[in-house]
Amino acid sequence: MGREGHLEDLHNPESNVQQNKKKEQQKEELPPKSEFSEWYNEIIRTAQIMDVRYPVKGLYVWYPFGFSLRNHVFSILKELLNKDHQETLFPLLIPEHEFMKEAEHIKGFEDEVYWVTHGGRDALDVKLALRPTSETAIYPMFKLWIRSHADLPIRIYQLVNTFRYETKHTRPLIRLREITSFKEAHTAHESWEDAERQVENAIQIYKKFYRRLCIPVIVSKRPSWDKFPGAEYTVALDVLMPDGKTLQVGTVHNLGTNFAKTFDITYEDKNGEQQYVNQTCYGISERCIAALISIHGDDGGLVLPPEVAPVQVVVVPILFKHSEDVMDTARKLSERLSKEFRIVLDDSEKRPGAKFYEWELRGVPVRLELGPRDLEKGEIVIAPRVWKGERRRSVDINAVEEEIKKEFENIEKILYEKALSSLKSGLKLCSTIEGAKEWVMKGIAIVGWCGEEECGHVIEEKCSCDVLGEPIGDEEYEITECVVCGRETGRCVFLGRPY
Ligand code: A5A
Ligand code: MG
Ligand code: ZN
Repeated sequence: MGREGHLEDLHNPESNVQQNKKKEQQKEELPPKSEFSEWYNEIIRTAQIMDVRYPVKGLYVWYPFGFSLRNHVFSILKELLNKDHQETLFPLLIPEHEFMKEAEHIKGFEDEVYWVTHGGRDALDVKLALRPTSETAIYPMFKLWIRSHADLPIRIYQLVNTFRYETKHTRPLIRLREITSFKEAHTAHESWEDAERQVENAIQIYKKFYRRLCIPVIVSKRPSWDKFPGAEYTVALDVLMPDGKTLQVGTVHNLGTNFAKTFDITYEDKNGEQQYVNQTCYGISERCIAALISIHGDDGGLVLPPEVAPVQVVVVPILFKHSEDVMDTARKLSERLSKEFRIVLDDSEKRPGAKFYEWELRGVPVRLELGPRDLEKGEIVIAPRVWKGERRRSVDINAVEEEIKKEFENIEKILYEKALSSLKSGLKLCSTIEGAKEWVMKGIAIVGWCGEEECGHVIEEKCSCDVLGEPIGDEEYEITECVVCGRETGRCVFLGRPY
C-alpha cells in the first residue's frame, strides 16, 4: 500500500485500524478478552509487562515498560502511606531462631519458606530464612526500639521482595515464588482500641489506593480458619476478575498482643508499668497490577488510568513525502507537552495504523494525530483509548493541554463506572445453597450465615468455593437466616472462587 492509500484510510480511521489489526494479529495474536486466561498470558508479554521465560518456576522478569507501570502504581501507595508512616528497610534473611518463635506463624509458613543453609562450602551454624513476610525480622528490632508510651505509635512500611515456596499453580503477578513488590506495613500501639483504629485506617488507605486505580473492591473479615497466621483477625480486599474468580489484593491484620508476647515487645505506660504493645500489619503486592490489567483491559489490549500509564500521550505524525512541517510541528508540540505529560513522539518508520495498534495495546490513554490538513487548520486530532460518544475529534493545537486533561478525567470516570457495574452485576444475594453454588461459577454470592465455623465449612464444601468473609462497609443485605442450618441471623458472607 502506497502513501496515498494511507491518506484515504486516515480519513476513515476505523477501517485503517481494522486492516492493520488483522495484519498485526498474525504477529501479536492477542485473543479476545472473553478468553480471559489466554488473553492475560498474551497481554503480559505483548504489552511488555513481564517476561515469563526466566528459568526458575514462579520467578518473572519485569520489562522496563511493566516496571515503569509498577513504579507509578506503587508511588500512589507510598504517597498515601507517607502521610503517617515512615519508610524503612529490613534485611532479607531471618535467623531460624527468630523465625521459629511464634507458633501459629510457623505453622502457617513453614512449608513455604526457602532456607539458606550454606555460605560457600560451609554449612551455616544458624540457618537463614528468605523472608516470606517480615514480622520475625522486624519485631525483634521493635523490642529494642520501643521503651515507653512516648515511643508509640510506630508506623513503618517497606517495599521489598519476599519469597514463598507456593505449591499452587504459579502465575505472573498473581501467584509468585518471588514477590518482587511486597509493600508491608507494621505498626505498634498502646491499646487494642488503638490497633483497631489502625486497622480501620489501613482499610481506608487501601480503598483510596484502589479508587485511584479506578478499581472497586469488596472488603470483608476473613473467617477464623482463613486468617493470617498469628493474627487475631484478618480483613481482606478482593476484586472480581473477568472470569468470575476473585483475587485477594490486600490484607490488613490485627495481631493483638500475639507477637508482642513471643518477641517480648513491651512499653512502660503512664503509671510506670510494663505493658505489651498491640500490633497490626498489612500488605499489598503486585497483584494490584494484575487486577489493574485484568479489570480495565479490553480486546485491544491494556487500558490504563492516566495517572499510572507509563506513556500518557502518544503523538503520531501522519507523514507524506514533503512533511517537514508536520514533523517540525509534532516535535515542537511533543517538547511542549512533555513538560506536563509522559509523552512519546512516534516518529518510527511504521505505518500509522501499526502505530495506533501498538500504542493501544500498551494502554496509552490519549493519542494525538497530526497530518498536513490538521496543520493547515491549526488543529490536531485527539483520540482517547476509551470514550463515550465521539471517538476522535479535532481540537485547537494551542489548547491541546486542556483537552488532554479533560480526556484524562473522562477516562478515569469511564473506567471506574465500568468496573463498578461489572462488580455489581457479579454480586448476587442467594437464598439457597444450590443457587449459591451456581452463582459462584460466575461471580460472588452472598448468603446468610449464622457465624458457626461448621456451617461455614458446609457452605465451602457444598458450593466448591471459599467463604471470603463477612462484609465490612456500608452495603446492607437483607438476610434472615443461615443458608445451612436455618437459624435466624442478620449476618452474611461473600462466597467466591479465589485465584
Ligand atoms: N505481613 C502481612 C501483611 C502478610 O504477609 N499478609 S499476606 O500474607 O496476606 O500477604 C499480603 C498480600 O500479598 C496478600 O493479600 C496478597 O494480595 C499478596 N500475596 C500473598 N502471597 C502472594 C504471592 N505468592 N504472589 C503474589 N502476591 C501474594
Ligand atoms: Mg481457604
Ligand atoms: Zn448456620
